[in-house]
Amino acid sequence: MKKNNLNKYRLLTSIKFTCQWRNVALGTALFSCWGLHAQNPIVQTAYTADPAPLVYNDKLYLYTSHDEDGSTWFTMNDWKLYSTDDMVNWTEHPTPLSFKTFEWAGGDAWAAQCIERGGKFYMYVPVTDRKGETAIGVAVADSPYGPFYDPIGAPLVRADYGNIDPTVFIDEDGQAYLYWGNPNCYYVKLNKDMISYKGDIHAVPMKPEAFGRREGDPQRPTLYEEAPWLYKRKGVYYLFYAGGPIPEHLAYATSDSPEGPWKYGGTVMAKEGGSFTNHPGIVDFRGKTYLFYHDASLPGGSGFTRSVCVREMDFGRDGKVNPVKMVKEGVEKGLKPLCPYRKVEAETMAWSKRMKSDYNSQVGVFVTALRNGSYTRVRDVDFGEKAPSRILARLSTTHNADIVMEVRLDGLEGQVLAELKVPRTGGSDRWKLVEKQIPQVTGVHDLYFIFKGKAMRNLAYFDYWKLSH
Ligand code: FUB
Repeated sequence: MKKNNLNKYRLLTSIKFTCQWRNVALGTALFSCWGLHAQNPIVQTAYTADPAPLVYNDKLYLYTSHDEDGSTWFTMNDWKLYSTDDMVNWTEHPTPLSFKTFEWAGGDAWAAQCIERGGKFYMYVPVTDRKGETAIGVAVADSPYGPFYDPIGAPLVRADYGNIDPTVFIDEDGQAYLYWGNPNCYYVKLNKDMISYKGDIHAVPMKPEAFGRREGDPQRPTLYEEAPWLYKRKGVYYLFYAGGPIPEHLAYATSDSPEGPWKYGGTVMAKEGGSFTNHPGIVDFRGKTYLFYHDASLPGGSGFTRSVCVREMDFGRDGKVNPVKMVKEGVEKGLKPLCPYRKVEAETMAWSKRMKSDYNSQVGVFVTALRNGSYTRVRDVDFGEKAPSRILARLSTTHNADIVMEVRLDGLEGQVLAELKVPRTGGSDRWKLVEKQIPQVTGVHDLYFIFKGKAMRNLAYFDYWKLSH
């Protein structure tokens, strides 16, 4: 990054920093009614941002960036991965990629996107290199879960400055495009190998008719700020983006070509949610279109401890995007019930409170109940017409005191299905299976796993559960 541009970039981020504090109070007030039946944010066990959905083999994978707990800056070292097939229960998977995979990178695992081509998965990431300059890298894997590796050992592409927020799109004719950038928006055509590009880096003309007019800032004549996301529907190309000035809103432009010219379409999501950034990710899944975005609605949330949310979105007959409001309800109706007769990971959940996710090589991802009353909620569990007779769970704790996991139906005060005593194994690297008889229940229910006990912290660890006849 040239010196002037580096200063400009620093100015950009320092402005963001200042505005963040103005928004904390607003965010806290807006989300103080963080309720029992909330579905947003969809991840409560970590701070997540910059959602990038990918549909593959009838499953929705969601890659996110990851704000470290307690961050007061964009402290981001790795990316996270979640998946769903019902849009209400989400499963966390092991960390798919860290900036450390790129030997040339110094940090800043910011907004990324993953795409599949020919059975391989290509993840485009922005990182800061060891000299402190921004660049776009690419990592490849044979599965959406990784492991991802750096196939070129160097940045894939970089313009003069502001190389962040890559979005990738493959058109029906097979041509792939990579867009990125703040404050400019750049694009290149990718080669079929997806790890190199052809031709020049193009700067998208920053015209008010393309991105909307910004008043009072000759350096930035349009609303375009960052976070481009390319999407195609009924032959129309949509370029969604985060619009400024900050706090950001979401907006879009359309074109009849993936290379523009773009025509400003309007606002998709107003400035709200308590985070001074926002970031769109749009995807079609099982006949519906979803808009992923982020806000600051988790307890402790701010512009640097964000959380990913989702809402269904729709379009007018003329192709115009109907504006979407941030709501805590999120997706209210699941797409299908969940089968409890095979191992269900504890980190598969619709909601949780005071739970943290973690990983070790013994069991992979598991969750920790932090305090008395910590719980997870799993939605739409289909017991079927024949009632199961037993529940099995893999649990552990370090505490001597009596710690139980209550399993309740349809609410925190609902019918008790079972009370499982959590075995004292000595740590999250040692586990025991606990099994209990349960009363006769049929049909579809929400299940609550509630941890109770007197220990002050890290009450219990929970790996998976399963019902059987
Ligand atoms: O997450 C870091 C940065 O904040 C992203 O690159 C931007 O899109 C904004 O969300």
